[in-house]
Amino acid sequence: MPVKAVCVLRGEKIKGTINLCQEKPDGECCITGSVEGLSEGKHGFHIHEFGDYTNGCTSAGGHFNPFKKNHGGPSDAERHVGDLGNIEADSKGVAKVDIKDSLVKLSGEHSVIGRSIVVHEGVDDLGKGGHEDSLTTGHAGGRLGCAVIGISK
Ligand SMILES: [Cu+2]
Ligand SMILES: [Zn+2]
Repeated sequence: MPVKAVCVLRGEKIKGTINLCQEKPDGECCITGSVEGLSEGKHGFHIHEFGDYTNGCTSAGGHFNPFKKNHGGPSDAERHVGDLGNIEADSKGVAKVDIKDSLVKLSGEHSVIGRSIVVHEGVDDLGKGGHEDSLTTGHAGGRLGCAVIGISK
């Protein structure tokens, strides 16, 4: 059964709507939409563990990582389920999102429904930057916006 979800991002500076869909339980998840209000260039884009904003985006926790892996890029074998890499904003500050991912699921034990999408200030180095936090966060810096992934029609 196809599942659809939506994530409506509203940060201090950014806003965006991301739609997610999954046609089959073992199929890829589509993640599409756009984010505006960004500085030009790449910004880390992840699914974080919690849909909790008690203390703002910090409460969303770390990257969703049910298999206890190191941080990586979306095409790496060693990656968090939540590692979607970077989105890239153009000179108008708009980033188009068009991702197909085989680890992100909208159903089953490791569903991302109820978790968060977080957009970062900086670039995700995909675990290869050699910084202290490259293998946990991709050294992507502060959180510009976060929103829960909710079931949609
Ligand atoms: Cu993140
Ligand atoms: Zn990660």
